[in-house]
Amino acid sequence: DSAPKQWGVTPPISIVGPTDTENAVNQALVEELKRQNSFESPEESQKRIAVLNQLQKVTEEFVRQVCAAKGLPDGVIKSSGGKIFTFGSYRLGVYGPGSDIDTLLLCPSPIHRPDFFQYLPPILQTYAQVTELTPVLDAFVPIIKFKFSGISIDLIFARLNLQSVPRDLTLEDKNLLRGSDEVNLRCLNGTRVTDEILQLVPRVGVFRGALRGIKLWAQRRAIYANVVGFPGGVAWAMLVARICQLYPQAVSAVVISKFFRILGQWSWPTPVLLKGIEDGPLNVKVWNPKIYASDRHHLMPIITPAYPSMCATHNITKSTKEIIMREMKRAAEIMDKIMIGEEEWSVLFKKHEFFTKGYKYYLAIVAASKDAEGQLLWSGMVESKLRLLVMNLEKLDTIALAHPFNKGFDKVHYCHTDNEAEAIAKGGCLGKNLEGVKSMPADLGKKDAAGNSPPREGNGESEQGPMKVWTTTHYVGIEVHPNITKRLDISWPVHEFYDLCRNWQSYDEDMHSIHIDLVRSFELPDDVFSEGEVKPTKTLKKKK
Ligand code: 3AT
Ligand code: MN
Ligand code: MN
Repeated sequence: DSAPKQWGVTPPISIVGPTDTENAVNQALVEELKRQNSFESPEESQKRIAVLNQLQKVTEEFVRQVCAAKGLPDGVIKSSGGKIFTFGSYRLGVYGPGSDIDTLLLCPSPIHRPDFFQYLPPILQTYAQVTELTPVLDAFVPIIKFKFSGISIDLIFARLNLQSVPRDLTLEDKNLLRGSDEVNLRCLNGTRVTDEILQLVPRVGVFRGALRGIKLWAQRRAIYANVVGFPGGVAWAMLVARICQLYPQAVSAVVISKFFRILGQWSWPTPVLLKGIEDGPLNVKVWNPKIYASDRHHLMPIITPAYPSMCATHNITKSTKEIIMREMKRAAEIMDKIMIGEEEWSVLFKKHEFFTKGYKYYLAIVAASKDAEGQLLWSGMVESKLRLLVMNLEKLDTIALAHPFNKGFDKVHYCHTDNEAEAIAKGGCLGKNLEGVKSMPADLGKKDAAGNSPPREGNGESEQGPMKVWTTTHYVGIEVHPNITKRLDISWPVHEFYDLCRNWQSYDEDMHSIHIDLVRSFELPDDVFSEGEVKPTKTLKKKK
């Protein structure tokens, strides 16, 4: 019979095409995304393609060099190949002006990971276009970061058990994973997942438009950040993909409105799947709550389609789930109005009010160290533990919700004395009176969600004080239980968190410090507010 094609694990909800009104609302979405700087210019995109072509050449040169160094015969060297793949926002087609290109360098079996770190950087150095070359060997995903013609590249490595990697090879076949160790598997996973997502949506253009809208919304509402307990790029992409499957003929605007309706009422922890979970040839864990207790704890499971399937939202906690669901509810109500022309798209994309109208109490988590490189690692480690602090706060009967803000604030402070330095590390950067100390935003080499770096640290340190202290401050908004009678006592989760952080293998008490302050909204430092935002004041009357 002529049943419509089924995308995903259930039949579609509707196969009706867009109405004129829906088309108009969709056009308005595209206009708004343009206004919000979501798209890059065609010239810039051409530049990315040229850079990727260069990287393909670099890859082939690298493979040849390593094969030659290993004394392989000329014939083998000639046919070894090597290929680059992309993943992340570039591969999904939802990248913006500041986005990096996440790239996988795929090699045949003679080439191993140490070769990548030994031979590739010198080859890259021969290109004048390459700057800021930074190999990171001991990361969860070992990576070489650099810029090529000003475009940030995150380059990772994988090898296959094949004599040659031809240009037309794809990574679909899960048998290609045979013989992979854990790290290799992880490096292959990004490309395999993005490629599958794109194959599992009915219309890629519609998917991309809708995902751009959802990403912008999630970033503006500060609920985009895998590390601290919100969905990251891949999870948001899978959610949008699932809605596309359910409405195969819809335009992006309709997908977005259905997104909030359907996922706002989803019966979590029912998982969101893009296809049935596959078995495979490896002895590796595949997400399965029937077998694994840890998988049963996932509150909003969103499962990657490529074997071996994993949960992309492992980090979501009770509080972050609640915040995501509140945001979905707000968005669903606004979307209903947008769809009938009673509201503008810009209302959906309005900035969060975490600091201005969010909470009466905040935890300020200050990670400090005495040098910039050390601070990048230390604050990254502290950030990765934040969700455990949140989970312990959730256990207190006085706390209804612990809301982690999705990014930290980096600063550098110029101090004259040890006392000043210590005061800063103990939360003195929260606006307390430290007259001799000059403080400013710092760039630790991270980028914000929009891909922008804060201004680089100025020079002239001699006039500003001889000693530098770097701080990264994270904030957790605290919603106290409405019928609380007890005093708010957070000493247990705070001390657990200190212990956890100080257990870090590279922790050095002369270099690093961790400090948590409970601050009231009107005590928040000025730097968390952007222009036009009004800091809460103490004299606010009690609200009914
Ligand atoms: P941008 O447009 O680049 O801001 P994106 O979605 O491409 O958005 P990233 O470049 O940060 O975001 O990440 C791309 C992918 O790389 C997403 C994830 O599969 C992987 N990834 C990123 N950070 C990590 C990490 N710390 N550990 C493991 N995988 C990561
Ligand atoms: Mn990226
Ligand atoms: Mn990246």
